[in-house]
Amino acid sequence: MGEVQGQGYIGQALGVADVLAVSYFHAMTYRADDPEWEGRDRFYLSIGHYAIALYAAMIEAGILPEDEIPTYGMDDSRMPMSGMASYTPGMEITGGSLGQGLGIAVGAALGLKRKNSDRFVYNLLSDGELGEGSTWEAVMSATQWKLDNLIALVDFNNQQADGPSREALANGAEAPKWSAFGWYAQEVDGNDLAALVRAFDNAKSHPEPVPRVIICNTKMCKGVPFLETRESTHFIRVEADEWAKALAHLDEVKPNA
Ligand SMILES: Cc1ncc(C[n+]2csc(CCOP(=O)(O)OP(=O)(O)O)c2C)c(N)n1
Ligand SMILES: [Mg+2]
Repeated sequence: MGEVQGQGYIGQALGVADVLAVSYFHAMTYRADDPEWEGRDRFYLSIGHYAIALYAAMIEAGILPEDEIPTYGMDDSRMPMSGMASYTPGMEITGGSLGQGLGIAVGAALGLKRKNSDRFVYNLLSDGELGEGSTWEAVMSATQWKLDNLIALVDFNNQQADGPSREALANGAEAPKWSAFGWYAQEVDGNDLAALVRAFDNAKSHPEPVPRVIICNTKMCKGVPFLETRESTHFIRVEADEWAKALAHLDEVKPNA
């Protein structure tokens, strides 16, 4: 997909791929042929710029058709570069204005509770969004409403548009911060599939009536060594020959290839 445009939020997509894999292929309940099925778990992508990553997961899941990949990012495509609910089946919210997703997820989780639904609402947010006051308002209200059906997934890639998140966000210590607000908080290596599976299972089965968060420490550009070492990875250009090199490397290291 990224190759269609030659550039984009490729580093985020590679970094968060494991979190999405566990979300869509281990944790969540949904019907690929009916993305609006009332009995589904909701997945809210705050970070519209991560859309390419979610499209890839939804294509794997059969929610989106693979043959639309060549339209990625083009006018009239159902897969625009930033995630938009009105364009794309399975894209539950329009993200991009950072700091809004968790608040929307709080409202949806509350609504599902009032309908006596036992479904979960997931919100994938970024470490950049932890610098938004609106995120922490949502954190507090989720505790107030005892939203044990809300699971926040923080992609902590230690990167924002113009530098490392840990330099902007009072020295990390993310899980204790969320715990202090009353959440059940776990912090894991977000590129370790087994650790993620355990964390999702714990989040779903935790017995207390509190919201849940998994801080996923991920690596930008994970899996493609010559991209991992780039200095600035928020929005990257990848040259034609580099796509081929990257794909060949990923194929080579793929488990059970
Ligand atoms: C409210 C708001 N402020 C600023 C932006 C511009 N912006 C787009 S992406 C981004 C970086 C935010 O950090 P993060 O999502 O952690 O970046 P990444 O890890 O993808 O580099 C910013 C500031 C925005 N989209 N919305
Ligand atoms: Mg980030």
